[in-house]
Amino acid sequence: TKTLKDAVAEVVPAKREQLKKLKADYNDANLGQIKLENLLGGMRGLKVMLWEGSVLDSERGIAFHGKSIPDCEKVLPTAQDIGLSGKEMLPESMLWLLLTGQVPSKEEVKQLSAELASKGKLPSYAEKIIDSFPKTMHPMTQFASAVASLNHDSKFAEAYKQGVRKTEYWQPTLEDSIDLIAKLPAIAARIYHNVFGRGDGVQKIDSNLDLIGNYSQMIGYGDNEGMIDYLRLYIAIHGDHEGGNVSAHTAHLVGSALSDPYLSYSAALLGLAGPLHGLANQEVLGWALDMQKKVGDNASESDIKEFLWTTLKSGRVVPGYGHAVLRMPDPRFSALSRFCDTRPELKNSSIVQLVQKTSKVAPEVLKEHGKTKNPYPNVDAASGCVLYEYGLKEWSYYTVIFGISRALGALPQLVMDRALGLPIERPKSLSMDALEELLKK
Ligand code: CMX
Repeated sequence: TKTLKDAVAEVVPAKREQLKKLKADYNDANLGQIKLENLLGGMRGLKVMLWEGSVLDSERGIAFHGKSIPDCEKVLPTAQDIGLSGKEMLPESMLWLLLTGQVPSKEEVKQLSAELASKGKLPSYAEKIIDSFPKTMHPMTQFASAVASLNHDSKFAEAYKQGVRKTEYWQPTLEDSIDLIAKLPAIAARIYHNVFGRGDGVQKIDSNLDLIGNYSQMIGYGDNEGMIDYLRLYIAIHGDHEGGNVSAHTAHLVGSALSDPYLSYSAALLGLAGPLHGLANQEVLGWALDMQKKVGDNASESDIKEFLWTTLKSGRVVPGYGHAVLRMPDPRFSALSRFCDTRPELKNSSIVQLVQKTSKVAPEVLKEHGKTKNPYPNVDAASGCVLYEYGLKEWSYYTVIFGISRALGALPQLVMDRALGLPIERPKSLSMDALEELLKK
């Protein structure tokens, strides 16, 4: 059976060739104009990054190497496929797809699962660092700090120091990336135990379990099949959302300075911790519970509408709605809704029902409100309430789970960045005075 490293090694020459040809054929081609509104508007719409794992289309949603979420659900190996129970695609399968562009076989996924389990234990210095954080420190701050600390053992940093050739950078980058993905569950579980007292605090790894089977065990959900499969789906579909979002872009930017994968991904996590990005799933739940308190269990559409208007009139955004790129309901939201419909324990949950009802009413209200360019739910509208229903009620922890996932997309791109020899990022900035001078000409 092919290892993931073998599979990446096979892809690298073709990718290098493709880039060479692109440069030779089109180096001077125009990819669009830059307007002042782009510069002032968070660089929206500017085609300025190379990102291999996925492309986001405003009308069709995300595609991972051309495969939509429903396509992935059909072809990517599940837990059942590697001899465990569970019907959802495995994050390991998504990682393989994102790194290589290929659908892995069941055997390849099983082998990757075993490799991750063998690398999942934390070094004792990292455990001590995590244990030294105050319980009151936000779990995301703890997560990012613990990830940064692992650069102590970075194979890339060591190889760089030893003067490894540029063409070989991708190899220790891949090794660090796999090591880090393997250790994220143990870091996240230790933080969960320290802050909230849940899980047994040991982070024991069973070599027969998949990455999320082990993570679930560590956070005290080892016997909850529904939750384990939900986490697999959640973590697989949150893995990548093309390159321009804050977390992915940050990993790429910091990595472009040849900071190793631990430093690059730590920085990405700090961006994920912002309320307009990853923290939104925490915000949605607080808001949905407030609504539930106000409108009760069998709320009518007009009660929900009234609550939405109260939120909007108080100058707040409706959390879980809108998107910087999408102009349709987020296919990740649809995938999580489909999961809820297949599980009896979720189908009858009052908070899940309220979230689903809201997703039918809110677009109309947001259209009438007339500000957001996308009145439809994004993935965060659903993700937190399912965790809540399964008993994981500590909202300030939700973004940590997102943080386990985003590594599946951000780290493979770092490997590709190094394989393609992409340069340090250095866009041009201008002051307002300099802009005025330029524009008056
Ligand atoms: N409720 C109310 N108003 C909203 C809104 C919402 N859900 N979404 C956008 N708007 C408002 C914006 O605040 C902006 O108002 P101003 O002109 O007064 O500043 C206006 O509509 C236009 O914004 P936009 O171009 O449609 O959206 P942006 O690209 O600027 O922002 C996002 C995108 C996601 C930050 C925004 O829709 C938002 O704040 N949503 C709520 C938070 C959320 O759910 N975030 C999760 C994002 C998912 C992810 O990270 O993957």
